[in-house]
Amino acid sequence: FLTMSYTERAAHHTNQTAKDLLTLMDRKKTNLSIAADVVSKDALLKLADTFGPYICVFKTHIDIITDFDEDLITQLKALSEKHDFLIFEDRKFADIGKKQNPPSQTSSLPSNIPPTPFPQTGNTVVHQYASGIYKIASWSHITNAHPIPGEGIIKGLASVGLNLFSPTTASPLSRGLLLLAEMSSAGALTTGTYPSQAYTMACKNRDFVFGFIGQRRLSSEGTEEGDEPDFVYLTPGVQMASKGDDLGQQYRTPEEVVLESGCDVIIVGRGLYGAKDSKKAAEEYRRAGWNAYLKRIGMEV
Ligand code: UP6
Repeated sequence: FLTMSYTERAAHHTNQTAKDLLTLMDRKKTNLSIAADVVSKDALLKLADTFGPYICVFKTHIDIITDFDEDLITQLKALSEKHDFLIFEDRKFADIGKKQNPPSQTSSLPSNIPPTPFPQTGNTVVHQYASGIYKIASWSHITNAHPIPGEGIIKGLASVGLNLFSPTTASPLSRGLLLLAEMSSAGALTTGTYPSQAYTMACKNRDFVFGFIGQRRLSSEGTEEGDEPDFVYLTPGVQMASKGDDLGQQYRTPEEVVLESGCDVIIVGRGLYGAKDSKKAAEEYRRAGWNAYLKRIGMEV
């Protein structure tokens, strides 16, 4: 898969969000994602409009917005359509998920906003994903989870994400999950067998899990070459001018991430929204990420 185009890889995924993302990247010629870590509605929408033409994924931390309202979501969805990017709420779910043999209550939901209340026990991430103020599942194409609680977290999130329907057309809404296999920060505990256990969990849940937040492409030990499933790797900790910050963030370049480590999407925060000239920075990062991908698949740059 390393040397295949994103579009060719789309055929190896059953998850619709994975297919949408992979084909979008080739169509728009970008593997750049912005980490939009700003704290006001206006600033967030401005980043989406300014960087929208250059990115494949707009990554949010919706809980840092001080003046969140439903109109923010309406406008963000409109910008995602206008500029052709997917929305990724970087929620990093990490709580308990679905119990064994849970009742199926979400399978015939007519609306894209699942009803509450869900069962009151053992379903914390279900509520966190579907309900509360943010109703993440109703607007975010992609979200992510730590594998630390075990496979139940995936089952719980999938019970929401795979059962959403458009209120207007009644067709299924595409949602996908990334597992955090490795973190970019110094001293992260995602070491040893942790990434490969995350990989095994992902392999068992490919209908919903289509990739990882990670620092390198993973593979399971003992799997025959040719039997490996494809996953999409989105990688934070990317900057060209700096090697890190004073709180443990560690940066690598787009070339190191895409060409050397085999990852697919570069996630850039301060390197983009902190730049003096936004459009120049966006084009530089887009080109660097894209050229690294072209080199990887053996195409002329
Ligand atoms: N992020 C990391 N490292 C991880 C996972 N996620 O930095 O392992 C997220 C942060 C932030 C962005 O939550 O939103 O990626 C990085 O921003 P930066 O480029 O400004 O450092």
